[in-house]
Amino acid sequence: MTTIDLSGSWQLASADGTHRTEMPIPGDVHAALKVAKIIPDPYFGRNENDVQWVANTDWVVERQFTLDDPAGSWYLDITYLDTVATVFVNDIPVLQADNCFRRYRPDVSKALKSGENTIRILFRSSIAEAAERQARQPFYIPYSTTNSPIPNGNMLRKPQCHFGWDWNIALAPLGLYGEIALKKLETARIEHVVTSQRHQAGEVDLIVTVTLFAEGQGVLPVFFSFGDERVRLDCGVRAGETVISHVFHVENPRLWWPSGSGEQVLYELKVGTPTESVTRGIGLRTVELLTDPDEAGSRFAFRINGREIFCRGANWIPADALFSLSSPEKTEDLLRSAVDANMNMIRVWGGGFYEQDWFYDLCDQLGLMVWQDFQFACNLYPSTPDFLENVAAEVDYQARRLISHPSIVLWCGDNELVGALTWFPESRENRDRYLVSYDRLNRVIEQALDKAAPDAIWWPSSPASGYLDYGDAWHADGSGDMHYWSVWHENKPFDNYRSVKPRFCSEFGFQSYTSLPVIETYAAPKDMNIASPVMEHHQKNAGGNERIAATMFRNFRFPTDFANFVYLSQVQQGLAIKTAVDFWRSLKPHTMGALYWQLNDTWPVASWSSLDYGGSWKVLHYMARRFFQPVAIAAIPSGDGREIRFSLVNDTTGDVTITLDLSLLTLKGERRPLRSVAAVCTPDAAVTALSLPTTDIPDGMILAWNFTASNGMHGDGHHVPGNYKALELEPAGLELIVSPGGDGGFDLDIAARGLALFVLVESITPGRYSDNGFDLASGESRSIRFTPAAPTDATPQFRIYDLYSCQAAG
Ligand code: BMA
Repeated sequence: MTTIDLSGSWQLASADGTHRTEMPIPGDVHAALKVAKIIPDPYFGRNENDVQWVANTDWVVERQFTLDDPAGSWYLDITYLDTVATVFVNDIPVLQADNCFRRYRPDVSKALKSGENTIRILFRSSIAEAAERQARQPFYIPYSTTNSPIPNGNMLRKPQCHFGWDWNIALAPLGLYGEIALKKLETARIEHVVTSQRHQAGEVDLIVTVTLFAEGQGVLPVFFSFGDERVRLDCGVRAGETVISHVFHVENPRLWWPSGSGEQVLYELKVGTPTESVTRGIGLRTVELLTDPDEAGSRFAFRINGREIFCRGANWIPADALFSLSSPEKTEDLLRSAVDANMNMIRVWGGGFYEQDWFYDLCDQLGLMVWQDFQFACNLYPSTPDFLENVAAEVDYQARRLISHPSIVLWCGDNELVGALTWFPESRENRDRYLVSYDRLNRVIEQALDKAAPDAIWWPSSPASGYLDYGDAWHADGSGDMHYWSVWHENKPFDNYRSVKPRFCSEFGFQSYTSLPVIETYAAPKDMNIASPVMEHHQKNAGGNERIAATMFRNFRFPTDFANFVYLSQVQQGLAIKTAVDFWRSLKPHTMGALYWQLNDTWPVASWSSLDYGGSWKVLHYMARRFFQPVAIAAIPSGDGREIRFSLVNDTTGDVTITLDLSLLTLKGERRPLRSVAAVCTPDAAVTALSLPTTDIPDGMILAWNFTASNGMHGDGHHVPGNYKALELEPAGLELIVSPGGDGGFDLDIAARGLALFVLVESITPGRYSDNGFDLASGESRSIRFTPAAPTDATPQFRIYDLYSCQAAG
């Protein structure tokens, strides 16, 4: 195909000409201004306040390109244009865009000339445009002011978290994050390649449907290849769209499985014309969402290739608040961290993006199932015909673009729009109006999805108790998916997680501070206090710091200093989420999924994430690897506090036998063997390995255990009867010996002379530890490996934390 790639360096200017610099495209305006030193780093200190003018301004980007022969039919191919923008070619307007989630392919033939051409994009301020659109609504459409300090984001089809969120910086960024190219239409172009699968015993039909777009009549060969098979179809086209399809028959298919359940086999599908080709990695698999009624209500379980799979994972938010600061490598690192922590699902949450193709390719390769929200979150939305038409086009494009990815197992209408009906005075006073308006939007999404991808599994909203159910899925646990926020947002104790039995908990979270090395990137030494204005600025959930602190004082003694406050907040976060996951996994198959809020951060901030901005693991992420292990042991206290139930969960396909060794730990760190038991768990089940009366744990001691399973998995943990702050802990006597290992890594040997709980090693040098956040008894040691993110000659400096030293008296 004759293509002129227009990515690269463009000239950026404010519409009034005051500011001028270069801007790479794909890229965003804020990052370009930062590089040019026109604005300070928005992530540092409280600079967010000083850069607000950027989003209140209209911006222009422009570049030149040369075209020798403009004859024929030419179009621009544009994706991720953010958002309200007019594109001019040689001063002739060729596109008026207003949806970041659509692909635009305007015909520009008449605007081109031979020789030098100029393309210009005028970005309208989202803030100004959104205010005008709100004023034009037939009635006011409320948006979440607690999440979004920048108003009226609900008017625009762009990531909703761009207007601020309870973890995001509010910048209302603008730019172009995808492709921009000039392409010549020769006979026909490929508009969409959509696949569907029909599985029968031992065979699969893969139906490939190709939509071609032509300006006029013609004939062109279309090549299909799948595995070893190649086919050529000579295809007649007419003006507009022509649809052709071909069916590949696969005998003895090798199936695609989620991570931990089998291989991620991907067959290569190619569809080509003489001028272009489209490649897709096809995973052959079946997906069902089971919602059968039962005694508790109705199930919510995924069945992949006939096997019910417990979904272990977290919620994904955009990789960065500013596109230019993200990269495929950084995102891959985050997704790999998810899999490395034994996750098999992420939820692409509805306040961000439909991610780029390579993102889902990675999920396919890694075996990370994707719960894909349509991009609507926590607001109410217009239901005017123009808005709905825009949404229908968006859904059509996104569904056709993404449906072939085996990783995507669910398409969900939105995030929390049903709950949002109760958040605003307008919708409380006139629920009928706003509910009908909601249903109009939701139905357009459902119908457009069904038309584009009839096999897609649809779920109306997250959370939802069921189809056409507009009840309170934050508290009702009998049916559907649940967002359980009572511990964080309603200030309940961690035990409260055991008061509900969700069928599938798609959100629950607890905040911590981002790790000290990350705080040091945005705060000066004088700001290292959780009540400093800078630290408060990097906390976007009103009352968040108070919640962290208040919870800490319920559970722990006051930390010695700021660094230990940060550390202890992460231990606390890990314990909260572990309490929930341990219990809900033990309820399998009643509960069939636990996706905590949230995997990653968009900038350096206190949040619910388990990965720091930059990708380092917080304590929670190390804990998640243990509590999400396919074979895991959890100690679950009974409601009356009389016994500890050891739950054994097995998410694998084989029987496992485990040996569980219980011991008592004195506060001096002496380990006294208590009991050993063997237990068996059948595939895909949860059983009770042992129940221990709490009277077996003498005062002043804690219960510890470790286990090994017949499949090689192993783990350990402890249980404190009562409260950590009541423990009269004694010095842990930790010693750390660092030696350079092979492969650029470092071996860390950690030994304890007393009881060391939640031992954490940290360094200013970014990197990954083979283990962290573990316990040691007196005389015990553990060797771990530190792998720096980037090669380093110098031995990094390490700091070591443990529970005793973080809260010592004095
Ligand atoms: C949820 C999410 C987000 C939010 C989070 C924490 O319910 O859907 O809107 O960031 O809670 O409050």
